[in-house]
Amino acid sequence: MHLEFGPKVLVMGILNVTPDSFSDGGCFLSEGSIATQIDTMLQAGADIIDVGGESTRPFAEPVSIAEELDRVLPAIRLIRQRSAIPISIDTTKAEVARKALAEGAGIINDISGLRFDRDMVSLARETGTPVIIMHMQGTPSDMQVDPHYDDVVAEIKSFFAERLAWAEGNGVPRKQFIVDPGIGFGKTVGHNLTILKRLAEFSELGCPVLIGHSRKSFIGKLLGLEVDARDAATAAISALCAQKGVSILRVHDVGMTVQAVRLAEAIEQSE
Ligand code: 7PJ
Repeated sequence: MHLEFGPKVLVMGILNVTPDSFSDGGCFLSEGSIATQIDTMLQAGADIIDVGGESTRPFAEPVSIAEELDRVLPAIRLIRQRSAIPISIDTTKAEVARKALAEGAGIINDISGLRFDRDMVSLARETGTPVIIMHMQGTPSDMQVDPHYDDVVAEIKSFFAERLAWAEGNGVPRKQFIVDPGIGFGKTVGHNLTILKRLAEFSELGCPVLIGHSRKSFIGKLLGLEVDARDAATAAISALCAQKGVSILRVHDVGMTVQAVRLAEAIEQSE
């Protein structure tokens, strides 16, 4: 899988095939409803579809490899029956990623930044697959207990610098990585806002930047909105991200973010 990062922001549509995800968990569990969601995202202009079978919401229950595979592989096959769109596999488990790649996924999205499963770095090396490494303070079970940073942006950047050097030492070059500051993963509302304000600083790492802000709770806390009413606010943040040089936006409502980023790009390219 080779991803082109040009002047256009890539929009990654979220396909959660979990019974307990915070916003759309349980909505897409029958084959028909998964297929409908895929078609909606394709028609709306998605560039990538991100398939995830393990909820990473705060305090979520862990899922076995077998259960996760039972969730994600049929979804990947349904995408492949319809389209050659790049597919990312949202997992921290190398075994799940390996089987997903065999079914046609072409990007690994590891919210642990290659920390939870030591086999992930070997898989990345053997396959040359692009890898999204996300920052998280703590683990999904404790990350929102009492997040603390002296300088949230500096600390996330030094986390990436360490991860990229470690990966290089394990035979995976920097150019294979996409970095993601991990909105909502061990962050307060204030931390999330600081990350979004100072997004341009992450580009200094020399890797494409991904942001996953869609429907997250900081939007709900700031605006007093329930999870199913956060798509307009999500699209507004998408436009800001596009202006600040983000390469990939991971969102639930693909259509609204496509509109937002195409406008941001048109403004940027005007005289
Ligand atoms: C993210 C993710 C994110 C990346 C989730 C949700 C929670 N992967 N997986 N970045 N969030 N790379 O769907 O909002 O922010 S799961």
